[in-house]
Amino acid sequence: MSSLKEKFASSLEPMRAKVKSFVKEHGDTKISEVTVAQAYGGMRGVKCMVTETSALDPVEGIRFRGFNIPELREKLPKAPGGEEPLPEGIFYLLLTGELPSEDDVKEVTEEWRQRSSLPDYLIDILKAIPKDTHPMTQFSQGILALQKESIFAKKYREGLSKMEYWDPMYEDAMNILAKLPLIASYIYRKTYKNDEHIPPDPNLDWGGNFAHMVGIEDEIFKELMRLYLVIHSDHEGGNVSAHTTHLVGSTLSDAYYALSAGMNGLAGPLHGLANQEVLRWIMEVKEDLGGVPDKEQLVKYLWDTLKAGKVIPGYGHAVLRQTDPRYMAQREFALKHLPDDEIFKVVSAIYEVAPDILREHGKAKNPWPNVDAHSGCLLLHYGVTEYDFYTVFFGASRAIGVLASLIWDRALGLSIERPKSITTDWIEAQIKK
Ligand code: HAX
Repeated sequence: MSSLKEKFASSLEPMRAKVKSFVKEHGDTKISEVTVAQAYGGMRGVKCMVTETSALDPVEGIRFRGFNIPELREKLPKAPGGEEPLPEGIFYLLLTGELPSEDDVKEVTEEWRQRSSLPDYLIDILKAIPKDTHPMTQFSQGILALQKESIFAKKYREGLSKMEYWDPMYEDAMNILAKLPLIASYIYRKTYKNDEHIPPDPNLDWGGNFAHMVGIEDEIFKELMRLYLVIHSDHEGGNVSAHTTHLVGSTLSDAYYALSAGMNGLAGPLHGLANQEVLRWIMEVKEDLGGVPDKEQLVKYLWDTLKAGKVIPGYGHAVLRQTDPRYMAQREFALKHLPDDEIFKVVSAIYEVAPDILREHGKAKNPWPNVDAHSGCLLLHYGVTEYDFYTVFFGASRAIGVLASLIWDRALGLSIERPKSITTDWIEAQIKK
């Protein structure tokens, strides 16, 4: 057994015992109430699900197992000579709750390398998908096509104790994570680079290798990839990609079904697809205004966008009420590595005016930028010019968090999800009462 799996196995029992006793002794304690507005309004703020891996504070932003992003950038192991944290480390942390050592991370890198090869039938399936199919559709299909490999589904069919569910789920999650950079870069090179593929480099880490297989060898881009794959990995349990993965998994669907479903949710423009929408919109801003706009031009442009009934992409958030720390981490990266980039200048100029405009507009509860307002500008700088691909990077990263959670879901024996829906007539009757 690998040390990661062993460590996870050893942390199981105390957690199981704690949850069991909470439910037994405090099962009737109220942790939330639901209003009519919340029932119609996407259940904002209703506390009704448990996710161990991360927690989101509206003002401070995300904490991964208690660590904020600056702390992660400092404490997680790095690639040799690198400054940014390795995604393998965030997986270890999310799964076990403990910071990994350099050796722990090396072991995960090696294990993912060993599990990474893609079966021929998957390549045939990916080849058969038309090139003009959105990369997120291809990504989701690629993950789903591998479902026949599921160890969880096989073991379940053979008969498995509920206490053991986590073990094949762990195996599925590790196999999927190992393969995601290969699936994603295969889709990228097939769709945009004449089907010319780049074999993996066995000496590289997960994120560095992803950059290499996409075809960008700049060492700073590899660092960007590592940072990007860490900061997008998890955002507590209620966001659509995490919740969908958890929900589908709650039926004891395996990790392939659950993750593919989660990726379909990430592909919506109000969620992960916002990153491609931001870049497309910024390019329109630049083109319409003839270059990096001045403040006056930008103010008018943003108002025109809002008056046309459109959202300002990359701004607002369902939970956050401050600038997203994931935005700030990317801004710091840009200030260090590409301060003179034209698109970065536009992103910065928008940051200066958009919050005031959104406040004055008076609709968005959060006028500040989210993670997607910044990522495209960095990817573009290093040569990823195909905006439609941006959400696939996000998806590979998000898989880290949602699969770590899925292993915990099965380890804790969480139930099939089945909240109670009501009708408008029922609400009306309640109000009359
Ligand atoms: N521009 C214009 N209007 C906005 C807005 C924005 N950026 N953000 C919110 N609003 C509007 C909403 O459309 C809503 O209008 P209606 O009352 O007419 O429906 C109103 O303000 C209240 O919305 P809210 O409560 O502040 O926001 P929600 O929790 O409903 O939605 C969203 C959160 C992120 C979906 C929203 O802010 C949005 O559409 N932003 C732009 C798209 C975007 O950046 N998405 C990425 C979010 C981060 C993420 O999940 N990444 O994966």
